[in-house]
Amino acid sequence: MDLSAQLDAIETEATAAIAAAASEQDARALHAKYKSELATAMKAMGKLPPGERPAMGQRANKAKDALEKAFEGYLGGLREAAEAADLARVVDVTLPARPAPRGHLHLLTQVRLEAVQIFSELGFVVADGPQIETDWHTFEALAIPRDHPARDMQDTFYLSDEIVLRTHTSPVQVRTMLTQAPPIRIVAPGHVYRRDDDPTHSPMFTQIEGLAVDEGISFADLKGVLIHFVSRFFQKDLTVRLRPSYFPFVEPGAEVDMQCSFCGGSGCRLCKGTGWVEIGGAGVVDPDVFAHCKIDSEKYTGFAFGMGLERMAMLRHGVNDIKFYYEGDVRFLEQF
Ligand code: FA5
Repeated sequence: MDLSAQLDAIETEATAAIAAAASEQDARALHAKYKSELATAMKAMGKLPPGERPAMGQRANKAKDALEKAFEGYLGGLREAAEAADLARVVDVTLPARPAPRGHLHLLTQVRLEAVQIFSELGFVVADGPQIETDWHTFEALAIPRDHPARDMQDTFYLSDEIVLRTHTSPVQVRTMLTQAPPIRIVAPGHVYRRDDDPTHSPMFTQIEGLAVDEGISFADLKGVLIHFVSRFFQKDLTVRLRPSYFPFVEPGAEVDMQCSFCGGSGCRLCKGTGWVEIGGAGVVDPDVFAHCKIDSEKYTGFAFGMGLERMAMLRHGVNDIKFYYEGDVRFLEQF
């Protein structure tokens, strides 16, 4: 076959094959194949007599143009088909947008802020202290002797002989009294740590500490503050019972029980039929603690309390396992 017939054949075959290609990928493969066939055919041009070369060059360019046109035509067809499919799509512009889920404060944060608000209305200001605390601030200055059960390895996470994860917020009492002269009225909410683990006890939990030091402060002031707090927090007319108990840093000391918020005191499953639930400890500041903090116990008296915030939220919202607070399960969190 002479060169001209060969170019004719390539042109005819290439345009037909590309027009019939089943996919873009096939069309690209055919385009490459015929381009290379044309290139091979054109190499033979060098062997032609010089007089024939210009006409054959033109013929070759025509075949090349036809190949490119066929390929571009195929791609253009694909673009048009895609555009037509896009235009034919039915979009319902009236469909309401999916709402983006909105977060909110964790129940324990809400409860902490509410508790602080109630106490601040009574003149208490927020104080803070470290969660990694010295043994001295946590125990020694609070008159908790070396052999007290609270210092047991069972309860306390020791980081070293002298450094612990605080087991209660009471060391903030000490830190405050060491840096501020009376009158003092502080509340100290924060995380505390104990080796405890059951449905109502967690290794990390939150307490809120209260301390008032002034001339003439009495046990009656303590009771008044606690009753006010409980009835405000639960938004019910509930009272408080102070049950004699021992905490080395208060004398007299008491467990703080509140009237059961579920049954109002008549007895239910939550209060184990007693009508009362324990929410914390409290008492009148022991003169030993004042001595450690260089406060004159002849002139000043004070009261202190410490309550578990998880417990209070459990009572108010009927949460029956303390782990729910920390698991981060949205089905629980979004309820509050
Ligand atoms: C104390 O921690 C004392 N510091 C309270 C105090 C302060 C007494 C000032 C006197 C003066 P207690 O160990 O009882 O006391 O803890 C207080 C409250 O913390 C408990 O009533 C309970 O509500 C809560 N609590 C204790 N352990 C846990 C725990 N593992 N998980 C959740 N809450 C707890």
